[in-house]
Amino acid sequence: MIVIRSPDDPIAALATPAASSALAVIRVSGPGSLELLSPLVARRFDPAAARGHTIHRCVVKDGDEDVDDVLIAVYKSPKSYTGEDGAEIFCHGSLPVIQRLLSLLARSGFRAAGPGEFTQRAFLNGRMGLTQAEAVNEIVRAKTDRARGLALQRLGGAIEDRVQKARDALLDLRASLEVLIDYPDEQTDSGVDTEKLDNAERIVMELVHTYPQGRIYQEGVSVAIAGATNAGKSSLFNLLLRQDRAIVSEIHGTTRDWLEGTASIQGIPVRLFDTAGLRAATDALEIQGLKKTHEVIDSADAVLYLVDGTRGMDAADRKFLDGWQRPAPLLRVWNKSDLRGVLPAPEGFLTASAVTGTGIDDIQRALAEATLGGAPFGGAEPLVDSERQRDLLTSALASLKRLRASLSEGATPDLLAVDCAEAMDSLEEITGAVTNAEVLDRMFSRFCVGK
Ligand SMILES: Nc1nc2c(ncn2[C@@H]2O[C@H](COP(=O)(O)OP(=O)(O)O)[C@@H](O)[C@H]2O)c(=O)[nH]1
Ligand SMILES: [Mg+2]
Repeated sequence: MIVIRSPDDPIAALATPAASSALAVIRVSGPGSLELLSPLVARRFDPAAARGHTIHRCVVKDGDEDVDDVLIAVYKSPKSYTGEDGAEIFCHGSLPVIQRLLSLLARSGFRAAGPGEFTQRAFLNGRMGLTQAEAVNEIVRAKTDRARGLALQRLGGAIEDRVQKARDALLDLRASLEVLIDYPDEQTDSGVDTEKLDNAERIVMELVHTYPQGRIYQEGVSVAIAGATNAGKSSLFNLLLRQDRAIVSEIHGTTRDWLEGTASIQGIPVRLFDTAGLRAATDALEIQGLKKTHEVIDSADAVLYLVDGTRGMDAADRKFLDGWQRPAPLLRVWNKSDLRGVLPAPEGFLTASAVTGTGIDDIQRALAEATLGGAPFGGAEPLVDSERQRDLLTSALASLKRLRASLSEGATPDLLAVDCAEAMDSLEEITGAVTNAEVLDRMFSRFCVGK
């Protein structure tokens, strides 16, 4: 479906989930939106005449009938989220109230807003840069506290600032190239300021390198817990989930299927899978479960392989561990370290007890490092989470590399200026100084409706 967006017609959308709750918020925006609200509220209050940033209690009316007793927050252009006149209606959060209000707004001349349309308008009206607009969606979708913090940092403009710095360095560089183009006679050996190029390249390179981690904090990873029956997989699963989800029992083969749960591990959203114990099964049900288990293990981003440390490794454990071919990290855990009969852990194993919790922090840290592909970046650095930004950073970097190569080959200033301009274009596209309507529509269509 092609959505044609006129940038300034009055729009309305529910900004909270369409489910019964204490309150719901309906948002409207666009020139004339306050005038459209005026006939819908009881006389004493006229939204069109109200001052911006004021809240009013009133009854919304559909003809003579009262619909709901609400609060309306009035915003006036340009001091609003979208930069337009608009309002937020705080109503009671029942579906009949929400549906009645939305249909009333539709009949009154509001168009139902598309996904991300409020934020798209905020960007088009200069209320925020493009990396901040993307961060709005990222903070809404954050699954862990760490992901929230990272998105908030981007919302505050951390990426925008860095990209701007790189772009400014290139602007200076380009200005000096222009001088060389215009006044070739004044050319000196130190005509091109390579320090500016170094600066820009360093900033862009650092940002590109944060992307894999940024992605993982936002999107998360899947982790399968594998091992022989009775190794303690279900116990570890419950411990990491901090809830009693899986049945724990000394009876071998208790977990016949696989279970899934979500946990935050060192701030990474993790989809955790408990699986059936790997053993030679005889009954049909267990064989089915084992087939599933292998599928889960084969598609996991990382695997925790548990061995009961009081029993030690058997041939099946060795076969699994030695036969591991996938690029996904495999962590070995020597479990039941709390028991007296525990054997010394072989090289490369983390020792832990899924009953007392000893060693669990080490498992979580090791898992985070393995999935992040290294130590987590420090808190001060913004992490890129947008594929769009990553692609543009990569192409800026390619232009800068070409520029550096041309420079060392002694290319003429006009050729150097072309690479410099290309790198600047990519950086300006990141912040939204240069935009493309199709890219914008695609980007905002991934937002929630009402945001
Ligand atoms: N003492 C001790 N017992 C454990 C530990 N982990 C699991 N168990 C016990 O070992 C048995 C099998 O555990 P379970 O989690 O069901 O293993 P699974 O078959 O691999 O899922 C249960 O009786 C658990 O209480 C541990 O670290 N220490
Ligand atoms: Mg189990």
